[in-house]
Amino acid sequence: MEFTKTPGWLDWYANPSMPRFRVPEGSVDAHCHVFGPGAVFPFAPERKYTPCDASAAQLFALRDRLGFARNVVVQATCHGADNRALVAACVASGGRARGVATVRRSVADAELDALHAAGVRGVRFNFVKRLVDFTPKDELMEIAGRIAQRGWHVVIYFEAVDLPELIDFFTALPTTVVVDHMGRPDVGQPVDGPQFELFVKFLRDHPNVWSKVSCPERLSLTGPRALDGERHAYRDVVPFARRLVETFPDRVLWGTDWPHPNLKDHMPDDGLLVDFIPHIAPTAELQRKLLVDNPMRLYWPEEN
Ligand code: 0GY
Repeated sequence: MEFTKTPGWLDWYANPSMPRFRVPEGSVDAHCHVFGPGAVFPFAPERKYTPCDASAAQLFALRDRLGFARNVVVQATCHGADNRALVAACVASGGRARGVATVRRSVADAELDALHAAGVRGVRFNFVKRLVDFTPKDELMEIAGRIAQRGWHVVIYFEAVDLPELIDFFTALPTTVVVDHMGRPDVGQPVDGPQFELFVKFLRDHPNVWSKVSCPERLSLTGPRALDGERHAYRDVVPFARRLVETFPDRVLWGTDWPHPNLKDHMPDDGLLVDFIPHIAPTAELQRKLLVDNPMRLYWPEEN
């Protein structure tokens, strides 16, 4: 099937620079996606955007170039609850990728079994209104109860302004809960202002809640400018991510977010994104927890 990209779509960066920061051996890119290819794995009719293709082979090439060992592939909304592209990527990785799927209430136990066999270890609940239509909370809670029995976790994606109304639902989830992109704070507000304090309190009060300290390129107001030739982009996001890494060193994950859906003003250089890591995790121990120990504990517990 032929698909036409959403007008203004930015394609992923074909030749990212080599990062200066060398990630520790065994590092996991714990948030990335595959898109299609649309001719093989069609995009879902209910999607809100149509991306460029971004195949598993292209993802694995990026993994190798940046020095990562493994990936966690998160189901993108353009594929709805059709997890075939995700499953194919996990299978093709030879055990070096795990998956986070999207499922509906109607999903059969046998399908959950098949997803588990392929490497899926979580489901994603998305509350970002431009990406998905509303799913009733009782449906999500029912799914959470079923996947909890398998030892899976829930990944949640929402905007910071929506946390106050969603927090009761989140704290009632019976699994480990992983928040995408720090709950998308407004980094124009102070790192110790009320909005981010609520997010920090959410993690402090609930030891089952983790956060991805990813996507500075989505959150930054200052942008990718590297000052004085230094490879230090997205500086305004650093205090937010660093606060989480230093306060909750055992509950943070990092990912590239390749192929970076829905960016409007620029496409990040994935090499620069890797060079962001030592600014938010300044010691070797914090880097190892962020990139190796934490994702391994969550996604490959059998290897710990
Ligand atoms: C991300 C962010 C976005 C998109 C999706 O599944 C998706 O379509 O997650 C976004 O547009 O903010 O994490 O990839």
